[in-house]
Amino acid sequence: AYKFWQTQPVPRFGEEGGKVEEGPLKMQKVEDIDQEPQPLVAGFEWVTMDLADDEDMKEVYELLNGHYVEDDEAMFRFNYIPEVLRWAMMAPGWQRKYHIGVRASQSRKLVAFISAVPVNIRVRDRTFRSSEVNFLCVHKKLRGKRLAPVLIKEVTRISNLDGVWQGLYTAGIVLPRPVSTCRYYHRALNWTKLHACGFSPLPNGSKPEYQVRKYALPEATSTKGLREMQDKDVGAVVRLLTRYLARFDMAPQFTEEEARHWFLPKKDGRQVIWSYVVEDNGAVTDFFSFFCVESSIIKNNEVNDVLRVAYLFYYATEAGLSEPRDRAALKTRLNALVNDALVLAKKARLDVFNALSLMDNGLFLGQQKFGGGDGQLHYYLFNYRANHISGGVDAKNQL
Ligand code: YNC
Ligand code: MG
Repeated sequence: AYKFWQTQPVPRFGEEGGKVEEGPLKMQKVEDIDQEPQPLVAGFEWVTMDLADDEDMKEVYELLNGHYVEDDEAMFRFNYIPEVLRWAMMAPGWQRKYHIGVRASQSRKLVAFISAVPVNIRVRDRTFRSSEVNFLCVHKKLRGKRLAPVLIKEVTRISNLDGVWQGLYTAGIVLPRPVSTCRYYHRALNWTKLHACGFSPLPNGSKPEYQVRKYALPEATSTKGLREMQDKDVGAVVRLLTRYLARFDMAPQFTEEEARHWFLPKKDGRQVIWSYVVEDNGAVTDFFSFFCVESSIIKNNEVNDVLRVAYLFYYATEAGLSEPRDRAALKTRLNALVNDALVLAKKARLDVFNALSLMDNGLFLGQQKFGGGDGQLHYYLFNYRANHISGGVDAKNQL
């Protein structure tokens, strides 16, 4: 098992029971890295995609739309629209050479893809630059032919030539070896639609109108001073978020430029990211954000509709930073903020709100009527040995 992964600098299962010294697993020098990619099997060639070009973007979009991640029952498949792909893959520090494709030489068809953006990641008290790898995808007709390891080695090679030796990635499948594991939680916004497409079953003994009532939300938000985040808030948001994220064992470190990219709502094209702050006497005391990724409804879809899915993104609140720590105050505040996030997501006509069992989410998931889903999300570090990070599914004290 794990014929490829056992050759890579990742921790193995069964190693290391106790606490280990954290840090890189393998040290290399840029001059020892291959200048050329591994050759592909005959009939295929490497390309870099130009996501600023509409034609190339359309090809990446269509590959992912047809072949990217599905749920276990193949009911839904992610539909990353170009606006989301630009947001995710053209973040500060992006370079075209990290948008790696494979084409069939004859037909010129794009048949596989992998990408990375740089991220500074802190694990406990050490921060390092890494490649955040995403959108690994192989056309359904080319599955099981060991193309994925070739793509992974290529994004590793490109990173290494830039002096980046660590990687960060998530996957629904188990690989050697997760640094943390989270569960997905879902909160219905439009229960009727979720039920019609098979996402939300009708619980035994319930009736549709009970479910609709259960998930009803107020028309307006309730937090005083809540407003959409603006460019002028970027500095304050970064300072607040940095202090808040210091509570957790693993987190990205945002520059102002990165925060502007990841959080500021853009109104040209379809909206991807929604961010709000609470301003109190000129100070930003709270912040939350969510983004939208559509899922195509593969089954039960007479009307050719998509699910518009909100994902809770980063948040921060002064309520979590008071000394002494006041968990009850944090819980109250987070529930108010997340309830407002639900109201705003519903206003934006999103159908369901997802969150993971991480950060302080255990303080509001139950009260805000999120239900545990089937999906898990495993977090991985490449070429970095780290002790397991709880706060995910194993944080029983929170959930
Ligand atoms: C996966 N998701 O275990 P072993 S997530 C990593 N992440 O290797 P083949 C994966 N490895 O077990 P197929 C993986 N899925 O023999 C499979 N693998 O050691 C491993 N699905 O390769 C697998 N997108 O080509 C096995 O498999 C080997 O043809 C088998 O292709 C796999 O983006 C895949 O779920 C996933 O498109 C491309 O099934 C294909 O099946 C597909 O025979 C639907 O591959 C879409 C999908 C994955 C979403 C994601 C994150 C990817 C992270 C990759 C690892 C990055 C490492 C860090 C590099 C930078 C380092 C620096 C510096
Ligand atoms: Mg393959």
